[in-house]
Parts: sequence; structure tokens; C-alpha cells
Amino acid sequence: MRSVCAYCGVGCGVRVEREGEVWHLSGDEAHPANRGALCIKGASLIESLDIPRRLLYPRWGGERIGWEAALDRLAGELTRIIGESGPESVALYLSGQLTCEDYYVANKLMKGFIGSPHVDTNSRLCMASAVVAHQRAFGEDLVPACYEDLELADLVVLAGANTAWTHPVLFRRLQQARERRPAMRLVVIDPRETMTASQGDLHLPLRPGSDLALWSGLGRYLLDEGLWDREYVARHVAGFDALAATLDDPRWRPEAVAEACDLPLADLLGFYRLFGATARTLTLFCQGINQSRQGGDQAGAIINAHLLTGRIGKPGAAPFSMTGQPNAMGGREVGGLATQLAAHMGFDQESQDRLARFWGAPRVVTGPGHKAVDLFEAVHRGEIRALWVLGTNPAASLPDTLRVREALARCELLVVSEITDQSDTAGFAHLLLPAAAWGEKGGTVTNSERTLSRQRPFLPPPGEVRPDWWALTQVARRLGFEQAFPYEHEHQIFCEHAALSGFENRGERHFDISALATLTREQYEGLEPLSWPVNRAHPAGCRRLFEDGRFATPDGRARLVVPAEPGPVTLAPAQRGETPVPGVGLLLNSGRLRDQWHTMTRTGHVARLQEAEPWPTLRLGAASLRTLGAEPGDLLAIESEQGLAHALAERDEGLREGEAFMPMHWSEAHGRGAGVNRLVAPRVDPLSGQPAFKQSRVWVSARPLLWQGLWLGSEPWAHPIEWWARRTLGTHGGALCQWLASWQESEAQSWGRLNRAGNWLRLPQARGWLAIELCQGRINSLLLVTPTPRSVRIDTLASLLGAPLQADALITTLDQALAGASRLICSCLRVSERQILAAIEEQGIGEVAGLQALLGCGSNCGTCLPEVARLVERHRSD
Ligand SMILES: Nc1nc2c(c(=O)[nH]1)N[C@H]1C(S)=C(S)[C@@H](COP(=O)(O)OP(=O)(O)OC[C@H]3O[C@@H](n4cnc5c(=O)[nH]c(N)nc54)[C@H](O)[C@@H]3O)O[C@H]1N2
Ligand SMILES: Nc1nc2c(c(=O)[nH]1)N[C@H]1C(S)=C(S)[C@@H](COP(=O)(O)OP(=O)(O)OC[C@H]3O[C@@H](n4cnc5c(=O)[nH]c(N)nc54)[C@H](O)[C@@H]3O)O[C@H]1N2
Ligand code: SF4
Ligand SMILES: [Mo]
Repeated sequence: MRSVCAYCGVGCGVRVEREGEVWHLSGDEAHPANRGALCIKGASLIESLDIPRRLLYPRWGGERIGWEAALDRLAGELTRIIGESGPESVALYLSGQLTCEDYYVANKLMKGFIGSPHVDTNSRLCMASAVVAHQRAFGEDLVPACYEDLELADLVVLAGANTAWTHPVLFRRLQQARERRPAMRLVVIDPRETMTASQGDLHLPLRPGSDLALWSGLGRYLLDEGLWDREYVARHVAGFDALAATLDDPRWRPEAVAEACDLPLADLLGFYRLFGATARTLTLFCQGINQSRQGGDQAGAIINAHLLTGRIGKPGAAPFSMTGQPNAMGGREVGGLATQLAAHMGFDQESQDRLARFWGAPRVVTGPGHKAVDLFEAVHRGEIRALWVLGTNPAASLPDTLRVREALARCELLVVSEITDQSDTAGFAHLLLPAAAWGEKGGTVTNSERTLSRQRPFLPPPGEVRPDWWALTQVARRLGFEQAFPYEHEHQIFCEHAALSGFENRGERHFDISALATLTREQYEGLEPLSWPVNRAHPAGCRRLFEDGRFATPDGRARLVVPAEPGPVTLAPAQRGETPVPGVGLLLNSGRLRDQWHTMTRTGHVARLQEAEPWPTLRLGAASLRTLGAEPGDLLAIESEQGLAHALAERDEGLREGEAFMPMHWSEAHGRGAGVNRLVAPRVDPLSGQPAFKQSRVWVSARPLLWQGLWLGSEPWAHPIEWWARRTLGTHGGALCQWLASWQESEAQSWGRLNRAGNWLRLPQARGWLAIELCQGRINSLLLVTPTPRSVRIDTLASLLGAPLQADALITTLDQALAGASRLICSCLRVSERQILAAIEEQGIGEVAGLQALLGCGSNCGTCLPEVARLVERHRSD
């Protein structure tokens, strides 16, 4: 069975095969995105299917209820609310992880039949700025390039993207191309020296939020040096005079830009020269650009530089927005954003009429609805009384989650379609609907390069789970729209979606997959990956757009865009004494780790995805750690105007002074108060509505503790505790390990409480103590109280679980566990930093290839190779 990976926007093809009772998954050699390669997340998909607390039945108010009753009651409630307060009192909040088919039905129901424009998606948090930039420059939300361009380019610029971790297979393709063609150059623009940046020929660690200055400065440089393409601009581009006039300002001179960006002038000029001189330049951008107060203009300034040089629609030359989620692109195609209609149509009268005709829809909405942050404010105000959330976890992933939680708690009717009840948002739901998960549902998704792939089911749906499109269809029918929602299979939905894309489309909408509208069910099942447009002009799809220099604007010309506010909108690190909160003021950045996916509902339980980064951390430079008087592993209190969070200190030498980084992954389900979005303010780009997740002002202080330690057992720690974080252990059938920290209750009080609750044995240690709970002579759970949980070898400690109580073995195991942990570098082949350093030091291996041959590290997905190289480098320079 061939399908597509459930995670990132690279959209790798996978093959799933069954041998007896066991499923095997491998990369699909025939898929154009990955040609057989997979990163560790993709390779762990089968393990991820064992989802904890899987939601198997509908539940209303916590009680199990049948689908029929749930749907009847839901439709009844919606009818009542709409009757009382009008269609705009109901809203949907969707996700780039739904299929095109799920998305299509949701959008049609709301924007055509219920008549509420309030349908937005988590893509607002992710792609909205790129969408705005595409629409303004090209006349439509179009990504011009394809992955092959990455291999054909002579210069690749990665702007605000940690691609080695977030799009690993694409990064590997890039690295392999560089190995074949060493003259190829890589420039990385990121305030942090990430694993990606450390692989670049040039890294520009710019001041956060100063990208607009950098790209405007490049525009001016290209004009001043005569390095722009006059002919291309004359024939294919509009808006030159206005842009040239804006750039004719001393603020965009290299010296001024270097200062605004806090970069050495020589490095900045080095980049400008390289860009100016390299025809085949590809600029990939992601959340460091999009998630900003000026995201739309920043992406626009990148596109400007490509239009000025005519580097678009050519092999190896284009601006390239990378999508985050597996179907972030597909959601935009169906109109999942509140700012579009469907099939790339806007809200003009003609589009409204066209949709009304095509759908036979009584109530096509006439204008945009609330964007995500505003949508939840409208829920908070009580204007939106019913909200249905599908495939996203806003209680963890929106900015200012404490406020979002208030809104969710106030919502009169909250419906959440989920695969687990362990998501933070599910906890607020009145009605929980069990959704079919990846592997159980079929449909299509579109990746970063516009390639449409089939997601195919290979597992029987457990319990009463149903695909999301089915639940939406059932509700639509109960609201009286049976005729327009006849769907019994996703094939019907897909064909309708494809037909709409070609309906009355005389070439003005590039999103056109109408050649697929007549697929038979069999053809749909067997559909091979292909990139849109797929229409009469391009029956086999189209890899690269704008090759003829014609854009989707009425006159066919692309538009150069002048930023609304040309200067950068940057935040300074918070100053001490600015608020009554004590601590060190820092500018907080946030984003992803290599081995986790978003709010961890699909990866948090996979042991091998946890080992490299088991705990929620705040990453700080050495100077900040010194000022705080903190060591790695100490608990820190992090406060902003929005709220308070706690995470463990981690040292990161790649950060600029005064800046910190926190992974976005820890929700309340995986760490108490460890979520970064408790701290992030709901500041958005006024153009796109995308939140500026990458910059928050915080005050950090060390949290003095009364005790801390590690809990290991099959059940979570059951007593009150101020802070905890948890991970799953690879061994021992899903047992948990929890880091516990208390600043209110003394060690003695906690022990007393524990001792009263069970059959416990307490063994004093040199520093701290070990308590073990026995069940029929075997160790059932244990608590190790220690001032340094971070240095405990957890796997070793875990080997005590289930073992008989034996003094000698216990002491030896404990000694080994306390002897110190080593960080896992290669998650695929499980190679630790200690092993690598030993090979370098003891066996004198001084090259990555040698380490690869000896230990295997980096020989599967290759994502850790930069880190292995860094260890070799560090040893060399020591
Ligand atoms: N492992 C993993 N991979 C994923 C995901 C995941 O959860 N886990 N999620 C997927 C999704 S949905 C998305 S959207 C993508 C995101 O992919 P990326 O955008 O690559 O990932 P992030 O870590 O969010 O942010 C990228 C970088 O932006 C930098 N940055 C911060 N501020 C600025 C700035 O002012 N200017 C510039 N130039 N850079 C800045 C950060 O330091 C960070 O290194 O990843 C996808 N892939
Ligand atoms: N601070 C900070 N915050 C961020 C970001 C950041 O960089 N920094 N990045 C933002 C970005 S780019 C993104 S994309 C968002 C992601 O944020 P979310 O979308 O909130 O994160 P997920 O954990 O992917 O949530 C998906 C939910 O859907 C459930 N699910 C999985 N499969 C299905 C299915 O088939 N059907 C249904 N109904 N449910 C399913 C999962 O269990 C999970 O709870 O986070 C944003 N938030
Ligand atoms: S690169 Fe992305 S799509 Fe490919 S296997 Fe990894 S997570 Fe899946
Ligand atoms: Mo995203």
C-alpha cells in the first residue's frame, strides 16, 4: 500500500506492508518528493499509531453517546443557536492536517449553506503571511517552484527556516546536491545558529524581526549596482517606480541595514554580492519570515528581490515558501482560510455568484470572516456561541493560551473532533467526536511543491471512529442540506472539488485540477502523485509555474510590493525593572525540535522520538545562565505580560546575547505549565493576521526548589505537585517517567503523603533517596529524589521496573543510573554523544564518514550529520 507521510509539508511517499501481524513502513522510491528517503518522524509512523487515550466513541459531557444521537443533538443545537443569533454565531476552526476532502466539505457547509464566513484554520498560524505575499505579487496564492529547483540552484538561501530539523528529507536532498556540486552555496538567515545554519557557507544571525530591512537593503543594492534584470521587469513586472522610490532612502544603504540587522557589514555585503552574481538563486522561507508582525511584507520583500532579478519560473531560480503541515497547501486550495472563498476564489461578486451556481448554495458568504486570533476573541465575547474544532489543538498552539482557554471554557457549544482525549483542547469540549487517524482514512493532500498525493487507509477504523468529512456531511444533512451533501466516499468529494477548480475558469485561476474531475473511483484509488495545475493545458501536471513570465493578475504582470511600514518592527529584550517581576529580561523565540510534532499528541508517546529532547526546556546562552546563576537542568520561571511558564534550563551556544528559545511542543498534557504559548502575546501581522510567535519579551528567573526527582511507573504521579513533565519509556510497555519539582511542599511532607498512599520502601542515598513500591515482590513504581535528575540514566533506572527486590542488583543498577546520562545524537540508530566522543578520542576517528562507518550514526535519514560534524569539529579545535 502506498500512502504519504502524516507529518511535514515535504510530503514524502511511504509504502506500508504487512508481514503477519506486523506492519512495515518504508520510503516510496517512486514518490517525487522523497524518492524513498524518510526522516525519523516518518520512519516512526507505525510506532506512532499506538495513540494513548485513543478516542473511540462520541462523548457528550463526558458520557458515551451513539453517533446518531450525537449528530441529531448537535444539529438541533446548531439550528437553535443559528435561529437565535444568526449564522455568524457559529464557527469552524480547521487544520492543515485534514485532507482536501475533509476541508472541502467543511468549507462548503459553512460558506455556502450555513452562511457563516467564520471558518479559519491553523494555517493562519503558519502560512497566512506567505499567502498574502503570493496574492499581492502574483495575483493568486501560488508557489512557483518545485523541489528539483533545490538541486538545480547555484545559491540556496534559507530565510527563517531550520530546514535540517523541520523539512529533513528536503534538507538531505540539498546536502546531497551540494556534495555532487561543491560550488553550490548555502546562506542561512536566522538569529540562531541552528543545525541548519551551522551547515551554511554563510550564516547571517540577524536581529530578530529585521528581515524586512535586510531584503529591502538587497533590493536597493541590486538597483544601485545595476544587478537587476531591466528587460524582465519591463516585460513582466509592474510597480517598479514606486518600489524604487521607497528604496531610495538612506535607511536601505548597506551600512544602515547592517546596523539595523546587527550584522557585520562584510557578511551582509558578502550575501548581497553572492545574490547579485548568482542567476540560479532559490530562496526558501518559512516561519522565521511568516510568523512576524510584518510577515506578509517580509515575504513580499523576498519575492521583490526575485522579481527584480527575473529569478522566477526558471530552473533553480524562485522564491519558495515551504509549507509546514502535510496539507497546508490543500487547505488553501479548498478555501479553508477565512479570507478566501474556495478554489482560489476571492469575495468578488462574480466569484460569489459562480459558487452559488456551482454548489446550488443558498447563502454564499459575501466577505471574509474572523482570522484565528480574532475568532477566539469573538468566542470570548460570546458572539460566536458554537465552535467546532477539527484536527488542531488551539488551547496549546494559539498565542496567549490562557486567554484562549478562557474563551474555550466560556463557549456555549464546543465540539472537538479528535483522535485522542488527551489534547488540551479536548478537555474543554462539550461534544467529542472520534476521528479516523492517519492510516485509517483516505483522501488527498498537497505538499510544498503543489504535489497532490493520495493518503490511503491500511488499517480498519477502531471503535466508532469516522473520517472528519463523514461527520461534517452527516451534520450538513441534518441541517436540511441532504441534496448538496450526498457524499458516501471521499472520491465523490474530490471530483467535485476538482470540477469546481475548472468551473468557468478560462485560465484566470491557476489552481485548476479539472482534468481530475472525471476520475473513476478506481482511478482515484490509484492516483499517482502529480503537481497542479492538472488541466487541459497540463494534463500530466506542471512542475514549475510562470515559465512564460505570465502571472495571475489581470494584465499578466507580477507586482512589486511596497511594504506598509518599511522599517523593521523589532522588539528589544525586556529590561530589568520594567515590570515588578524579578529576573533576567530576554527576547523569546520559539519553534520546533527535530523529533517532535507540534503538540505531541502523535509523537509524544513514541519513545525513540523522545530520547534526544526528553524534557521541556528554555534554551539560553552561557552569559544568561551565569546571570541567572543557573545550571543546565535547573527549573526556570519564565514570565511575560501574558502569563507564567516553567521549563528546564538548557545551554545553547547558538543564541544571540539576550535571546532565548523555547520549543513549541509541550502542552499541558505533557508538562504542567510548560507551554510556550502561555507567554506569547497575540500580536499579529495586520495584513495576514498571522501571529508573531517568534518574538516575546520575557523575564526569566531560577525557581528555588524544595525537592525534585524522577517518578517511574505505569500510572502518572497522583499527588499534588507544582511542576511536572513526562515522557514515555521505550521499555516496559509504555511506562511513564515524570520529572517532578516542588517549591511548596517539603520532601518530608511529600514522602509522608506517598507513604500513606501505598506500600513503599525508602532507601536513603548520598544525595536524596529512592522510594520503591512493591507489588508481589516486584518493583511496580519508584521515585528517585535527587538534586540532579538530568544526569540520571533513565533507561538504566527503568530496568528496575518489574524486577524482584534484590539488594545487590538494586545498588549496582542505581550506581549505573546515577553515573550520568549521555544525549542521544542519532535517533534512528540510537547513537549517543558519549559513544561518538569515545570513538573520536579513544579510536582517533576524525571524520564524519569514519564515525558513520563505525557507529552507523547518520546513515539512515542523515538529519543528525550536522551534529556529528559539530562534535568532530569541536574536538579538533579543543
Ligand atoms: N520536527 C518537526 N518538523 C516540522 C514540524 C514539527 O512540529 N516538528 N512542523 C511543521 C510545520 S507545521 C511548520 S510550519 C514547519 C516550520 O518550519 P521552520 O520554520 O523551519 O521551523 P521553526 O522552528 O518554527 O522556525 C524556523 C526558524 O525561524 C527562526 N527565526 C526566529 N525569528 C526569526 C527572525 O526574526 N528572522 C529570521 N530570519 N528567522 C527567525 C528561528 O530561530 C527558527 O530556527 O515545520 C514543519 N516541520
Ligand atoms: N509558540 C509557537 N506556537 C506555534 C508555532 C510556533 O512556531 N511557535 N507554530 C504554529 C504553527 S506553524 C502550527 S502549524 C500550529 C500547529 O498547532 P496545532 O495544529 O494545534 O498542533 P497539532 O498538535 O498538530 O494539533 C493537531 C490535533 O489534531 C489531532 N488529530 C490528528 N489527526 C487527526 C485527524 O485525522 N482528525 C482530527 N479531527 N484530529 C486529528 C491531534 O491529536 C492534535 O490534537 O502551531 C502554531 N503555534
Ligand atoms: S521529511 Fe516530513 S514528510 Fe518526509 S518523512 Fe520526514 S516528516 Fe514525513
Ligand atoms: Mo505550521
